[in-house]
Amino acid sequence: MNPIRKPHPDLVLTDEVTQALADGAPVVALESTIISHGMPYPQNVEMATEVERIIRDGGAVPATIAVLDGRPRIGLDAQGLELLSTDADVAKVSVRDLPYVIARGGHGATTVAATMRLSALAGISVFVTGGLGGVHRGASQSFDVSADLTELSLTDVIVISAGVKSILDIGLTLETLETLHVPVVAYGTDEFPAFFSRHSGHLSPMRLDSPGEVAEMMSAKWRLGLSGGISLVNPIRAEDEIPASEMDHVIEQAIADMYSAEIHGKEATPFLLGRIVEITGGASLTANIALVNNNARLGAEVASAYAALH
Ligand code: PSU
Ligand code: MN
Repeated sequence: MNPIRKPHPDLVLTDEVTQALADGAPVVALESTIISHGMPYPQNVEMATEVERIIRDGGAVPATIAVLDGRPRIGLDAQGLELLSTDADVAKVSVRDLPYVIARGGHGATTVAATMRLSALAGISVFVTGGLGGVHRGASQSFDVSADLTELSLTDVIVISAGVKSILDIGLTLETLETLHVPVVAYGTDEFPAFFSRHSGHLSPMRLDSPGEVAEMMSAKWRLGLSGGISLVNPIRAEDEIPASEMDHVIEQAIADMYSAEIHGKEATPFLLGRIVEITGGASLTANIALVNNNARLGAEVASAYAALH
């Protein structure tokens, strides 16, 4: 399948992204919920700026995605990143929320799911983030399963993450991805990584070891019309990781606090992410930023390898 598609006319692209897509040059999409609802200020805007720089250094064009004043934006300037990082009126926007925020002219920070959909509408095939949403612990009672998984089953974009945090039920998340036809590929390891740590105790269903192999798999999937995404999971570097044994009690505390505060629905993930930063005194934030940067380096390589195939 030729990745050069015309962006949907309702999207607002930066000139740089428009040009790169027209040329078939590598473009990497980035989400914005991680900026507005995943990290505190000012580390959020610093992370968002740094990640774009890493993607440029890797020879690709970054496209941070959000909704500003009701317009879906593919690529943002420094002012847009600052607004997303500071404005309390930025809604967390998954796919179901897109029509609402657009019709009302609001600002929205897009989740993995909404960013995937807008990427695909723009013609971008590679998307870098920190962590995926998934099946929450206790989901048999709460039914809390992220729409990120639904979107991975529908939309032809590869999502590069550091796996999922154990705020989720990692085993149930992997089972659900299997049911949804979503290939889960660990990069350079046999094990599915657990975000802050390289180890989750769960094997990854698939493994690849080079950007070229990843690009071949993307082509193979979409040439056959096997629609839907790919979850490429890239373990945090050993020097940046926090061992799972250290994070376990932190996560249990954060989940207990969530129940006491009666937080649920779309507030659950942002609450847990914020509590983990508080409980670890910022150590989790340092690891989070390191793993996003690591994913950005890989994302630029994968986008370049995929562009070279066409
Ligand atoms: N996991 C993280 N950091 C994040 C998120 C998840 O470690 O910032 C964000 C992503 O935007 C993801 C969203 O798409 O949370 C999932 O939210 P929910 O669980 O409400 O679907
Ligand atoms: Mn949820």
